[in-house]
Amino acid sequence: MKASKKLMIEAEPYPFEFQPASAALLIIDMQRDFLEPGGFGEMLGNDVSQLRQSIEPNQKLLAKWRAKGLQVIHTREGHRPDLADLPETKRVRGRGRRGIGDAGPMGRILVRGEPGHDIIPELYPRHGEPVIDKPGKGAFWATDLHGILQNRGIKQLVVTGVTTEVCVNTTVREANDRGYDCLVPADCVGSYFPEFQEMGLKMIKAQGGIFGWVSSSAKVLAALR
Ligand code: C5J
Repeated sequence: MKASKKLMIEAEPYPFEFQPASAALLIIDMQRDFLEPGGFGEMLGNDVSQLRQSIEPNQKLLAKWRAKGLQVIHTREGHRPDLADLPETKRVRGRGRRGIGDAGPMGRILVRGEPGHDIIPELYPRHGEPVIDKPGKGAFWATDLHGILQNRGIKQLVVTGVTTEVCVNTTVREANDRGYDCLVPADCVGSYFPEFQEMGLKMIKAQGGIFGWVSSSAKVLAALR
């Protein structure tokens, strides 16, 4: 793909001027504990099928993105095994019987290196694709993501992953404040709560695209064809 090539992606609130050579696919937190039956998300009473709908569209987009030789970055939410990076406020929030760092169905909950913290096999990172380990909801806070994007000349982000209203929205807002244009394919993001899925996407594209653009994987794929 030519470095200078500009493509239009049909999107809301208006078409997105896509520059593949300076764009990265940023896949947020597609981790076993959030998406797999028997994981932490399900243990909390969530319906993981709501998130799993996003796996296949992500696989198709990722396959095309890789085939075109474009840049891919993955994130994982989690903490150091000694929990030194876990704020007390986050540890106690929710008042659940089991929380971050405790033994969960897939190892210690949201701890780096544990099976549940890893990315689902369907979207497993390839050698050379950076994986950002983030202790917070946003992918920029307390990580080297901004530096990596700057070093690689990235100006646009196609943001996918889970969950729409939490880590996806927080990351899009952080990216927007740092000068990146973000496009979110609606079928590639997921929420345990259908109403938050809808509102999380509306918030991004409201007011003339206050945080970015919303489109679909089919429309991104059409532009890449
Ligand atoms: C993410 C969460 N990844 N919902 N985390 O959205 O706690």
